[in-house]
Amino acid sequence: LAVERDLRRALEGEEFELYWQPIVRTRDGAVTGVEALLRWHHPERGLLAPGAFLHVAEEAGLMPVLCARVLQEAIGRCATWSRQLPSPPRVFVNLDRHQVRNPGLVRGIGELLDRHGVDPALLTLEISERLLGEDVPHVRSLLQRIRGHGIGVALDDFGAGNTALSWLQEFPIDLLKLDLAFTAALGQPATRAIVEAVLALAPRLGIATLAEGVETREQLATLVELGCDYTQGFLHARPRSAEQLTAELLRG
Ligand code: G
Ligand code: G
Ligand code: MN
Ligand code: NA
Repeated sequence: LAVERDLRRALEGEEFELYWQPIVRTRDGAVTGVEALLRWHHPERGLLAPGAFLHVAEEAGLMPVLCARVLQEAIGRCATWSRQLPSPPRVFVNLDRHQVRNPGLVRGIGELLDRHGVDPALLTLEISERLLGEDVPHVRSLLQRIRGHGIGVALDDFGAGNTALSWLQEFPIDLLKLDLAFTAALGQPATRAIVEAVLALAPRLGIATLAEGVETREQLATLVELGCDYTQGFLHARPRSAEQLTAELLRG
């Protein structure tokens, strides 16, 4: 497969880059976090988003290498920002299915944080709702160990699939990321009612809330009115390079 051959070459070179999307605190509009989103500078096809290559990497068995790279680069960047910025943003990293199954994951992350001298509280790991139901006892203990290191846990894509409300009490979760489909359909009364209920419920369980995919002022206004703690989306910023983001954060 051509893509697979290209992927192997890319992993040997410098073709992968983390882009970063700001997470904005509703209360004061401050950028308090940034989500790492992988990009591939393909020599012929240009800049590729994960949808174009993650499934190939998965089939080719390249996800362990790729995800290890992502964690290394993200934690290294976290260290750089901690030195450069008076209040560095929290760094959010997406976990993949194979990482969730890897018994050495938490120890490896702990070692990376130690080596770079990074405060674990600056790192939040995102786990997609899709991965929660696969092995509840295992995932619960994994998330507990992550929390035990002082690292944050975010539940990603919440409400997108076969969501169970009981998960909010079964798993240790710091932040709930409402799936972008809810934001897109906020104009519909039924969707708004569901979002309103979730945003009222989460804080009672000690869980902060974030809405993904915020693209319009109307969506933001509704989310502010309903008490959503954080928002993320093209209205604030598209994912951008670390250089660009750093310049923006330094400007304040
Ligand atoms: O950036 P984009 O919107 O194209 O991301 C598409 C999907 O790829 C999202 O579901 C996102 O969580 C996933 N993704 C992006 N970067 C990474 C990464 O570094 N690791 C993993 N496991 N998934 C990622
Ligand atoms: O699955 P996860 O939530 O990690 O994926 C985030 C994805 O959402 C990324 O691919 C990112 O590019 C995309 N994204 C971020 N902001 C917006 C937005 O405002 N609108 C849309 N449609 N997608 C967004
Ligand atoms: Mn995510
Ligand atoms: Na998501």
